Amino acid sequence: SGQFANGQGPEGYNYDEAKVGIYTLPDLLVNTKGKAVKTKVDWRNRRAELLKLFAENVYGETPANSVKLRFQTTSVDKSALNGLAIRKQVSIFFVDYPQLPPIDILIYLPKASSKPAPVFLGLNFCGNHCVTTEADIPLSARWMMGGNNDAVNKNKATEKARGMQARRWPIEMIVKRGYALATAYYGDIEPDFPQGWQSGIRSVLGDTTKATNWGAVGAWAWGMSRILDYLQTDPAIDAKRVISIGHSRIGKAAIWAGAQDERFAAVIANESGEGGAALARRWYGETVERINTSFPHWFADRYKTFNKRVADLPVDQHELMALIAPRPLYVASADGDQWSDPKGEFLGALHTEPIYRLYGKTGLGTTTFPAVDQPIGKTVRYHNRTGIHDVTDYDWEQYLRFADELVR
Ligand code: GTR
Repeated sequence: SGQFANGQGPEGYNYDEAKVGIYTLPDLLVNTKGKAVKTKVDWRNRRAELLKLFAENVYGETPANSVKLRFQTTSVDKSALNGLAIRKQVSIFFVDYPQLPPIDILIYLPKASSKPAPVFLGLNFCGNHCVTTEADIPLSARWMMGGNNDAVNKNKATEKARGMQARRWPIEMIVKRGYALATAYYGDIEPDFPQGWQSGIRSVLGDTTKATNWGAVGAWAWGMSRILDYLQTDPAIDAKRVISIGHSRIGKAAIWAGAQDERFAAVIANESGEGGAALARRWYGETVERINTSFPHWFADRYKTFNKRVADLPVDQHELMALIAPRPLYVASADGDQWSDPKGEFLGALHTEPIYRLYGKTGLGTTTFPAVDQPIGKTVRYHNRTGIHDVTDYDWEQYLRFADELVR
């Protein structure tokens, strides 16, 4: 959501590689009792330990409560996108919490394919009406970010918001390649401001008195799993091939969702930055302190206790992405988005390698930071695109190739 025009972020932060300094990452292959991880069984135990550490120290604990859902299909258009797609809208209602708004899912299915379709599942920033120029999507009535402008007035979307981020969602390209797209507004799960939790799922689940209570990123990740619950019931969807995808703050949620919920077949993190793919210990671009200050509602309160002592965090972000292994993982950066720390995202992806190897796979398979626009890797892939903090056709072309080769 490019709030910094130059893509570099605010002043006073480090953008000088020479100043990053020396840091020591926690060892993925040594558990908290000091024992080495040698086998897949050792790793499954270490994995459970890491999940817990990320919950307790970074994202907060996702409530284990099973929540009763009701799925209601509100519209089906058999000839969407000029006949290329079947478009469905499905709402997820929370049976025991009628005060919560439903999650409204927008789905495009490739009309040409007779088999259940693999699907990209990603939350959107501005309501389903903003991912497509198709006019008959109801305008989301939920709280929207932004001051008063043409597209948002008093935190409500206006007609001008239609299609506003369609460029980031090349739906035709996706369905032509045989994939479905499922998306929902992230604010359906929790509106993105410090008090937003009061009208979202965190108002009924979790424990606000605990420093380990979940944050908004955790809630968005949870919401992605609930959408996956629906997708598993839809015969048009290949539920074994659901790819968790997200950009920026939603990219952080996409990784956390894929880490916790192994039903996701793969994860794609587009410029997820701090609290996403980028190593926390690297002093470059956004910092733990800054993110916890600008966005106090995103993470567990305990994460804030590491603001001035990042080296004491019991985990770092390579360990989060290792939780995706052996499933395919794509980490993408943009060269004009130094705030997200492209090199730190690359290194986060790189340091997952031992776990992919444990499964007989090659992760990134290289330790060399690539030139811009040079996608690299095997089961773990990476690119650093030319341009600003954004999602472009270039990014999607790589994601579709990745999905063709590794998820299909
Ligand atoms: C920035 C934030 C980043 C990233 C970004 C976005 O303000 O510092 O961590 O989440 O917003 O979501 O676009």
